[in-house]
Amino acid sequence: MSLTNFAIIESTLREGEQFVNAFFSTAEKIQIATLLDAFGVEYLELTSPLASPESYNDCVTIARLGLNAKILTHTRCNLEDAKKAVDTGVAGVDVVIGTSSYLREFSHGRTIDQILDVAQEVVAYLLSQGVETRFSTEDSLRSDVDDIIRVYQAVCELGVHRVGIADTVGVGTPRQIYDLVACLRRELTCDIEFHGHNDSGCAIANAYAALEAGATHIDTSVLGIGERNGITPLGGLVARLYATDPALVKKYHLPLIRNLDSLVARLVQVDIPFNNYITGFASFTHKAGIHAKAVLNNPATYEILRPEDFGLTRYIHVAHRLTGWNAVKGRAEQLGLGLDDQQLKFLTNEIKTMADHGRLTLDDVDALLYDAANNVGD
Ligand code: HCA
Ligand code: CU
Repeated sequence: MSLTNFAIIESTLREGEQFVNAFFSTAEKIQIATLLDAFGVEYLELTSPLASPESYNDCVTIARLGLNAKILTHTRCNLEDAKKAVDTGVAGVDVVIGTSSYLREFSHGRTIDQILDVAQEVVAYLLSQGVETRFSTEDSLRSDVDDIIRVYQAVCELGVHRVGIADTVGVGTPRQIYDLVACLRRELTCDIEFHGHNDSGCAIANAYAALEAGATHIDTSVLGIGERNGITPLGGLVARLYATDPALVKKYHLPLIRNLDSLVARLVQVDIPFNNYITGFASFTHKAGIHAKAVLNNPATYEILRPEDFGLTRYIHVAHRLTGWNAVKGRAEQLGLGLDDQQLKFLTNEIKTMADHGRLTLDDVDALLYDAANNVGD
């Protein structure tokens, strides 16, 4: 398995630009690229230079920024596109062609033999230009495995750096992805990339399964933005890997996830979902009294992610009827109020009774605690 040795191909500036709300100016692309580079992703994938004149210029500009991350662009698998991609000065080119019967019939109309020919032609050209080369099949999960292995073997023999599988429609399950990657791992000597859409909620689990089976590169985007509901989110993949072992992601600057999620959410005009991995507003909030008590004693009881490792803090919610006196005590201590256990237990019952009659705020609880503290000795 390659959990301990993998690279992220960050595609916010390619797949992410295909999100319905995305429009990134050149300055915004530079801002995103620079922040992703500071976070430490190994690759940045940019929109095809064929897409528009500005897309071409943006490839040139970002390739010249001198970032640590390798700059890739992404094109269809034909010689004309590949040449234009090389002209931009990027370090690598990701080419893709549809191999499922759906795409062969309704998109480009080519047979597998024709795909084989064009794949070899384009890969040979790119390698001759000295750029890192990836060949991928779109809709790999609904393609015939023997077909794709035949094409991958041909480009591997030419020396392609990576082949990619793409779950373009988000149909794959972790077990399917594991089996497919494991099969390719046995057949091929080159690196293997996984690109997974999230239509049925498996994008993170599928990326993880791909790594377990020997994939070496995973595509992500910030907040998972992309076509339809997007792909594997960067923060979610990092959370998944960290939950297995924080050492797996120690090469990245984790506190920047919050900056990345906030920046991209603002630029594409969405809120960060409340239940987002790491950065959702509820991600490190504890509520029920039993949870709060244990977390106050030892956060590991109910936290697999340590908020401080991501530059964040936990929050114990006290103003509700599920609260417990340990949580109320914790709040009193935060406020510097010296209330004894008996008082705190009494106040906890007061809070519960008040909360039975309507929504409480933290201010309501604080007022009660201050009142009790001020009345001491009266
Ligand atoms: C696309 C399709 C793609 C390509 C993935 C890849 C997909 O071009 O928009 O290059 O590996 O999901 O199949 O994003
Ligand atoms: Cu995609």
